[in-house]
Amino acid sequence: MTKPRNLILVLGDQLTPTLTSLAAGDPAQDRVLMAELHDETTYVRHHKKKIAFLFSAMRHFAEELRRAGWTVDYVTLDAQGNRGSFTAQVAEAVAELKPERILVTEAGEWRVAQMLEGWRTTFPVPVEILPDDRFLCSPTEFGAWASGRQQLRMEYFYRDMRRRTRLLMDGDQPAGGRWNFDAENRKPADIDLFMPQPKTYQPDAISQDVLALVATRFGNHFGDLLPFRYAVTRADAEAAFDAFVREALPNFGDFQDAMLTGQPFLYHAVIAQYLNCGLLDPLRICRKVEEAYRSGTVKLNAAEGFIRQIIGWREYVRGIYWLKMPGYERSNHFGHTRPLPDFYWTAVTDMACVRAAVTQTKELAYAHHIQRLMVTGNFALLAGVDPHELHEWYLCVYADAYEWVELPNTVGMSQFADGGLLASKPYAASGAYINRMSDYCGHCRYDVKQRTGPDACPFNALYWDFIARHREKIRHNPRMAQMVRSYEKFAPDEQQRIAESAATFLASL
Ligand code: FAD
Ligand code: DLZ
Ligand code: SF4
Repeated sequence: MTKPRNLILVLGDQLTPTLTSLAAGDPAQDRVLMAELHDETTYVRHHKKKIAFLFSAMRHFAEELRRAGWTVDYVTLDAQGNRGSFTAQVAEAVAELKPERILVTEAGEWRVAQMLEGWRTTFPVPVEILPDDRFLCSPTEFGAWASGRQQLRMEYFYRDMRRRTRLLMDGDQPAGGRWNFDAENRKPADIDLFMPQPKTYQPDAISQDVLALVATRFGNHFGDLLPFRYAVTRADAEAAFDAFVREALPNFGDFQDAMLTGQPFLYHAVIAQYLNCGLLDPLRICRKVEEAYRSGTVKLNAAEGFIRQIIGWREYVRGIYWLKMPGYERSNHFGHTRPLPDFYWTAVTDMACVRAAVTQTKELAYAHHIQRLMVTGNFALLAGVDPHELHEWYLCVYADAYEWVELPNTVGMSQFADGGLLASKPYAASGAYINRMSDYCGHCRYDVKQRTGPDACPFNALYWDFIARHREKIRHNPRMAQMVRSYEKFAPDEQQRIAESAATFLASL
């Protein structure tokens, strides 16, 4: 029987040679289509570095496929035949090539998934949408796990994933006798002259072309394009990961929550941009980490902490995304409506912690988890920023941002806008937390020890004002009840000073 001739569309975050759509095709007779598209670069106006990274990685992947024998139609952004959107580009290819089928692996994001579904009725050929087996838990499996549970908690999901993947298991027991070593991972860090740095790369000729294109076409997008030091091939991304395992992973657990001035990466892996576009494989990197633990080069709290982020948090937020979309993106439990302050774009603020997080975001398209959660996220929560506006900011500014992972982290974890579906308590904290976990406060014009007044750390009054404003919504949360009681014990004039300090600061934004 002759096989149908396929048009295989490979999306920008599907840069994996074992992708299901490619596995279902035949290099000898099928055509692969990849395209740099106006619509995908501007549905939020992505950081320049993110666009450059993805375009360069896409162009390198097209070369990788050609070397493997595929015929690839790669449409650059400035090509004459560029039609600007997935739908228009595929329509043109269908008209020209007359394939018997369109093959595509399911999209990572609801907006694009809807588009692909729509093609079933608009294109004159069958559209086969294949599962994305680069994730360890499919949306259907997650739905089955979630159904009938009163509460969804990452910890229980994670244990199932450990059993399923057999990672860090000794028989049917977790290695070391405990599932989770997070309690050991909360140390503040000190400046260390030998602090490891992520492996960097000089742009090759392909990247140079992309950088010139992005400078011309996206000059008015947020962020610095240069210097550009990302890996853009699978081999280089793997080498960057191996360097992390050797140099930073041993301290990953201990200092996972730490922040330090002038140290944007600390002991983090800086690999989410590689994982999320398909250059790295989640299970493969977890196995490498387990190997490092088994061979004695890293401690269990580091290996377990890392593996939990990948097979736990990363898979869990994706499950929540597909369970709750559409609609999840408009969650707003606290009814917050404040516009996003300008300093999220300019970094012009006296708050040293926020300035550091936004400045490095602008320069690197990167901030680590605690900066995202406890500095920019925490500030937005306390100030009552509209969660949807904040979501669009996070989606735009980080090189690793795709809606399936960014949205639950922003709306669920950081803003508690889903009312506690994803997180067990709002990640709201005063300046004391930031002071404990960082050295920012020592360089700040505000005084972290003062609660109110013009020189007080703004996080302090805003924190108590947040508790006061939302106490009816949070007093029944066992992890927040104590804070509500503490607020209610403040003398009325202190409560008054808190409200006034918070209002004065917010009015100045
Ligand atoms: P490491 O700290 O070295 O962790 C290793 C890996 O674990 C990461 O690369 C990532 O793949 C995974 N991981 C860790 N935490 C999470 C998490 N909470 N959810 C999912 N995966 C996780 N991550 C993204 O990949 N894309 C996003 O758009 C994104 N947006 C976020 C927005 C907010 C408000 C918050 C609080 C977190 C967000 N995260 C996002 C999660 C996390 O901050 C990043 O994955 C991490 O900072 C990436 O840096 P790293 O590779 O150095 O991670
Ligand atoms: C994020 C992104 C960007 C910036 N540009 C492109 C592009 O030009 N072409 C492409 O195929 N994909 C791009 N992407 C990734 C898509 O937006 C991604 O496939 C969807 O977010 C679905 O996960
Ligand atoms: Fe941030 Fe407050 Fe510390 Fe300044 S004093 S760095 S605003 S936490």
